[in-house]
Amino acid sequence: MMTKASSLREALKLYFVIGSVNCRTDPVAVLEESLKGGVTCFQFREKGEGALGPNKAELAKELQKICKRYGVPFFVNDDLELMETLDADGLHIGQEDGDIPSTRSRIAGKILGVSVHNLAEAQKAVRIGADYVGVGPIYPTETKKDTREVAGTRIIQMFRSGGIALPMVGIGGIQHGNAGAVIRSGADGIAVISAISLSDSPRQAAQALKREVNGLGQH
Ligand code: TZP
Ligand code: MG
Repeated sequence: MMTKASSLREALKLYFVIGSVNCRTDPVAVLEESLKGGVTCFQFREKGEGALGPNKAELAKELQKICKRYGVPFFVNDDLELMETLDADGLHIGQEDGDIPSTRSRIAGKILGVSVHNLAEAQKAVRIGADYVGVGPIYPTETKKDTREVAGTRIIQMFRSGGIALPMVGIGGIQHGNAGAVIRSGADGIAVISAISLSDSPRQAAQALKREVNGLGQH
């Protein structure tokens, strides 16, 4: 199990998030292509208009199988039961997704990621023992309709200077060309949906993002 913060930081570098509604083609193929392009961890987030109901578990299982094949952690968004059923590597929850401390104790031994939007939420995530935090939207996004205000990369700098040392990813509107700035602001990684899922080539999109995250791309 990957629990050490250092290996988690590595795994968070290029974090791909999708559900069926985020893909124009078969999500299974999209995920596999993205992994070939260098995605380092994955979150199944079956949300929004047209999302699958209870039979989403079938798709989740398929996607988990591929992640296992590539040795990449598989996380579930906001569905503790599904996470437990699949024995996934972890769970990602938002501020509205139930009582965070009790979720933490229920999934001891698994990775817990928490979405945070201000320093108080980030400090609370640290206190309750979250393994990483996700912060956003960093840039404007079309993918999620009910987001908080666009925060800019400044929020990452503000968290770091405010003492938040936890593994951290930025999310929201991140794409080739603006990903490097997220890392240079202090994030360990970027979490993306559409930059990969809606690309004509998820593999090439992931490759380009990976280069940029590693400081080799556009600045
Ligand atoms: N949380 C904040 S923004 C966002 C989520 C899930 C959507 C990110 O999608 P995209 O396509 O990478 O902007
Ligand atoms: Mg949620």
